[in-house]
Amino acid sequence: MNNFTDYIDINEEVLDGLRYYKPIVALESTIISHGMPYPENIETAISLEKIVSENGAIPATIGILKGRIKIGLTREEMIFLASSKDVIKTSRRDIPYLVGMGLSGGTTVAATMIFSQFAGIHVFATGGMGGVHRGADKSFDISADVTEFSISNVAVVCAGVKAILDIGLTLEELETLGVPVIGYGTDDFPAFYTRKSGFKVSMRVDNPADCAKIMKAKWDLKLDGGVIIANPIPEQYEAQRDHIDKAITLALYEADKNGIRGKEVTPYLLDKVKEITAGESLAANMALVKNNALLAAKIAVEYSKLENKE
Ligand code: PSU
Ligand code: MN
Repeated sequence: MNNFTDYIDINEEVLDGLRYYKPIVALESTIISHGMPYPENIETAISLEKIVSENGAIPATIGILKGRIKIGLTREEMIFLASSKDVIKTSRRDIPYLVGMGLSGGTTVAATMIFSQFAGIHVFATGGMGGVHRGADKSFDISADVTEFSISNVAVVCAGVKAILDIGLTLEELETLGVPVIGYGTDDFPAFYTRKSGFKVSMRVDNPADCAKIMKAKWDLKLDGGVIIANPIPEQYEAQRDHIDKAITLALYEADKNGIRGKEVTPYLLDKVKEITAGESLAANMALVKNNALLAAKIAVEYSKLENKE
């Protein structure tokens, strides 16, 4: 009988980390292939790994290369995902197709959570997660990221969700699925480009050690599923709210006019917002992901202390 290890390559450093319960931080790759333009995407991906290493954890950027699931991409593989046009945005649904057909893909938050769980990595950093789209009552467009948070045992550090989504409905759905949403140093759920969305989080935590304690309690109690650690963008990088709001309104209008559907919706909206804000949103995006990688490394360090105590 075959099992999932037949499909996965884990790099040496990560393998060593897993063996000795060292702190490890997973990083996603749809943000490289579809979330940011070249060369900012590869520059950001490389600096995220550096930030994680400098803060005491092992980075593991995850993706699919020619059908092989890679936990810890090499620099060459990261460059390939950043620059090739044939890389497929891969969420839970798409994994069997890519693996079966030997194709390459950037993994979304959902797919990266799945592979982190396979490998035994508990902390993952990204920019923004997917959520319930505006108009979901008609389109039924709810990211598979949301459901994944009720399945895979991984804590994801993100800067909240973008206002391209319906933030209120996203939080309602996460509550239904039993997903803890922790506001890191904030009572207000962040809206990616801005520190506040106007929606409250149900719990606020002010240090990495407390995040680790909550994660451990959840999984010790066999309450399967992820934890969201919502980390607001640093003040100095916050985008101007009226610029972002205007860009989002225009982007949603164009997406609708052009009949954009399914998995194309999120990349389309991200790209339009970037175009309309003339790069203001990209600068904010790069800054907040780095801030998330830093916090994720600190949480991974604290979580590994708890694991090593057992
Ligand atoms: N939101 C962002 N940047 C991103 C994404 C979302 O601000 O790069 C990517 C992530 O990989 C996320 C995916 O998991 O889009 C969600 O896509 P969808 O809505 O199609 O599930
Ligand atoms: Mn969708």
